[in-house]
Amino acid sequence: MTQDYHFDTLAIHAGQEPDPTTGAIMTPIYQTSTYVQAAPAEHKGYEYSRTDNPTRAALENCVAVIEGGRYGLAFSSGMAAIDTVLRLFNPGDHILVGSDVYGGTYRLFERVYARYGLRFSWVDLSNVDAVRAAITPQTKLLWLETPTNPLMSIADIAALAELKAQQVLVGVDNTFASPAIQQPLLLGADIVMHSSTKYLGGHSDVVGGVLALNDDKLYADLKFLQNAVGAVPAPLDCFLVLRGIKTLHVRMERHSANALQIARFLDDHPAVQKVLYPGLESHPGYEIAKRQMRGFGGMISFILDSPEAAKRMVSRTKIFALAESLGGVESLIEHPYSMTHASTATSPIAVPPALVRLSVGIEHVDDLIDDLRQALS
Ligand code: P1T
Repeated sequence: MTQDYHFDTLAIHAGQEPDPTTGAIMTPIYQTSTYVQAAPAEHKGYEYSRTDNPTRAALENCVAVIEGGRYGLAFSSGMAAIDTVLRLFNPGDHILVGSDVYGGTYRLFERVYARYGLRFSWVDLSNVDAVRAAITPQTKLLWLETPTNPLMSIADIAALAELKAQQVLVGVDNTFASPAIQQPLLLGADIVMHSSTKYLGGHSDVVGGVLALNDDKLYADLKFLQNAVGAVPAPLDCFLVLRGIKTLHVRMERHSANALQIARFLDDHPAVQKVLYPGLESHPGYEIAKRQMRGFGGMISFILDSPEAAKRMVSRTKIFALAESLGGVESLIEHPYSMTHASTATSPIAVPPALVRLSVGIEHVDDLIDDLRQALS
């Protein structure tokens, strides 16, 4: 299916044809490890499921198209996808990273890859000149999230993508936005990554990761690493993500609409010191977000008066479940400092201890606001 169709049509059909054997409209779960060959090295495009699997191929093609790219690659988790990107580099290479990222990303970079000789600098992405100044001859990659997890900062993808002129690859973790509202490849990024555990899957029932990209050589290198390293997803997990993507655009509309109303409610609430949501005009990234996103997504963070107030609140909600992760149809609440970002607690990129993070689901917004009101009372 070509990119000429609208996103909503592509989300449902891209990469998927009726099953050639039966006509099944849903891509089958090809639960097989291997494929019978007519003669040695004479096969129908599939030889072993670490290398390729038809259910995974459908997901990979779908992800490529909905991100506006040419190639997709699927992995067994978001971290496995990021890990595979980092294996492109060699000891001594330097990587610039936005100074606000998922705690697991920080942990992978500083506690795993630093041991193998990669060097990381943490930069404030809102200052493009400062990012440019931080580039050295060894810098190979700029890695960023926008909106960031959990501080909801916005980076100007098109402005940062100009760093490609200095031979730096630009990789965007698009997990918080999803391609329904932001497509970094179309803004000039080289690699887009998702934890498909989140909005792509959309139902809190699968762990996965994906990459989307355009460049032939980069794809060949990453495809080699995907097979050589082997952190590939199971066929059932690919099926679940494919199914989730079919409703992504509809879900994101409701996530975004609910979140905007909730952000405004929190902004007016006397117990809330500060709301971090790019859809509020007071957010420093509002204008950039309006330009590069279609809607502002379902994630909100806010700061209460004290860490105790934050911990108390997250234990008092009734609809918002206290849990890590995000992007499912059900609303979640968490305390990043002690949960998702505990691995950054003593680092320079630690998050505020009085911060609360919401993953706003697609329940009725009045019920969600009532729940937050009673938890804050
Ligand atoms: O959990 P996994 O599928 O491996 O994805 C890791 C990951 C990568 N990037 C971002 C922006 C993420 O938010 C995550 C996972 N995040 C959580 C589990 C969380 O609650 O923030």
